[in-house]
Amino acid sequence: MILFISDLHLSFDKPEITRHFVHFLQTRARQAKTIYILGDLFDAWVGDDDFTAPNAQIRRELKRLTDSGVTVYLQRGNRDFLIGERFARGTGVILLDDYAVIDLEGEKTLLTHGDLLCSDDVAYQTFRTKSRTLEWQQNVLSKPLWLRLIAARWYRIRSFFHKQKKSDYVMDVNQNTVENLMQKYQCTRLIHGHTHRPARHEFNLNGQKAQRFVLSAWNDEGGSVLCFEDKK
Ligand SMILES: [Mn+2]
Repeated sequence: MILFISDLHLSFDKPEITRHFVHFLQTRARQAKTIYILGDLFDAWVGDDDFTAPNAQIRRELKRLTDSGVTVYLQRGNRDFLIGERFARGTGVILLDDYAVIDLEGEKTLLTHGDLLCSDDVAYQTFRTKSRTLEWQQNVLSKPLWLRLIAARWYRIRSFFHKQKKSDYVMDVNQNTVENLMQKYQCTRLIHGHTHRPARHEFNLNGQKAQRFVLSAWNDEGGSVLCFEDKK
């Protein structure tokens, strides 16, 4: 079994989601061969030196899962893009680049968090480019942990109000961007999260059938998991 999840947005203020995720890691995840976490596992990530709740527990549970033999891949999202090598070493998860191509049931499949597909949100893409530079990240990570935690809290509040102002159209993926990327990576299937608009879109890509799976966000009631049977 190959499982895909994203957008859990784990945080101190949402203990129910943490509970659902820990339960998942201890039960269903154990039956899987591979798990892909496609970004925004955490609602904010201010650096691998942050072990405040629920981070320490999540790290411990991920480590137990990878130790049990399950392979876990992780893509960073727009909220937790500062996850780094120390986190990976401590949990045994394997970090993936922003775009990853895998063979899924014999079909080349492109994996990405999804924020890069929202190319109509120009303001966000400008911030994204800046915040992925070594200089920006070193500057942020050089600040004391308490300051980064306060800044993250403020950023989350600000982002909540920004989202209210942006139109639905701007917040969704751009179909041209989707098709260009799928052609570039020669994939007929795309799996992503980020938009919190779970769906399975089918369309035509240069005369071929193409699919785009959008994963759903987790909430207090639980989370959904996209599952593929491993035929090998
Ligand atoms: Mn996201």
